[in-house]
Amino acid sequence: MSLLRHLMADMAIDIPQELIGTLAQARRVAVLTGAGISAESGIPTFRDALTGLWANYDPQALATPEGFARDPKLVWEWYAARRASIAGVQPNPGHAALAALERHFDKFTLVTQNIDSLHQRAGSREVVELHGNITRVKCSREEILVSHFPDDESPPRCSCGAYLRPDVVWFGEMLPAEALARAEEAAEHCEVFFSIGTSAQVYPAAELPLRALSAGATVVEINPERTALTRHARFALQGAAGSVLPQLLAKLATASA
Ligand code: BJW
Repeated sequence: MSLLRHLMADMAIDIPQELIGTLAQARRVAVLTGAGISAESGIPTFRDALTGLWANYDPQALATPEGFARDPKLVWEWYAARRASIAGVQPNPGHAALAALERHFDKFTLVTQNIDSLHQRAGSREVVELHGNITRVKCSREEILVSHFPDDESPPRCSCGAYLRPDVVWFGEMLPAEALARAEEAAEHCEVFFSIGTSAQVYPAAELPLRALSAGATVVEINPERTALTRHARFALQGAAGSVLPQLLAKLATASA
């Protein structure tokens, strides 16, 4: 985390009363999260200049089906190392605030691009995973999930003989159809849409806040940096999710009391 981010993490953010008023009236809320919400748990983002994964690793080699076909062992071991490091981290106050926020609304859909299960571990009840989950493993040929496999090879093989791979979505692959449909439905029918900790560069996830905007929702961004979405957002709360979300939750609780 940069020095600026450290300082921002503890800062009180000016959360507009107009936003709290809008939220207090809202019944349907959708949220899209990205790597930034897990940054304060110690999981690196992808595109942050010095600390992002893509600053140090080649996404074409590690996060595409072509990269896996070229060097399955490299890709399997990179994901195994990330899986092990994610298993050792904890949800942060941003995840916890989102889990608490869902109780304020009739319909609350939490859509994540993250593969780390931290929303579920923080207590969020329904999480729509757009890019899969690193804890699951599937057959690279049949696409079925596999929970038990011999681990004497790297990557291990499915009983059909094909390599196993992590159940995540790589560049050039389709997103899980049901998850994408639920996310689009939530974006198009919410009154308030939050985009939190995502650079809004990867499609089709990046399209969701724009769909919400076109359908008339109030779009709110929470991010310490400006993104491709910032100029479209009605409210851009410039700060760390682990600081802004608990403050927003506290203000909403006071307004609803
Ligand atoms: C904080 C913070 C704090 C820091 N608090 N914030 C249309 C136009 C152009 C291209 C395409 C298009 N449609 C499809 C494409 C191709 C491609 C794409 O979008 N490419 C772009 C890069 C240009 N998309 C795909 O291939 C997708 N498939 C698809 O569309 O299928 C149909 C199709 C295929 C081919 C052609 C056309 C159609 C699949 C995308 C899969 C993405 N997979 C990854 C890897 C997952 C597994 C793994 O973890 O290894 O998903 S890539 C990576 O990026 C990961 C993330 O989920 C995703 C998004 O990243 P995210 O979460 O936004 O992270 P960052 O690092 O970018 O941003 C972090 C943000 O947090 C920053 O803004 C910080 O400031 C902020 N932050 N600390 C709050 N404390």
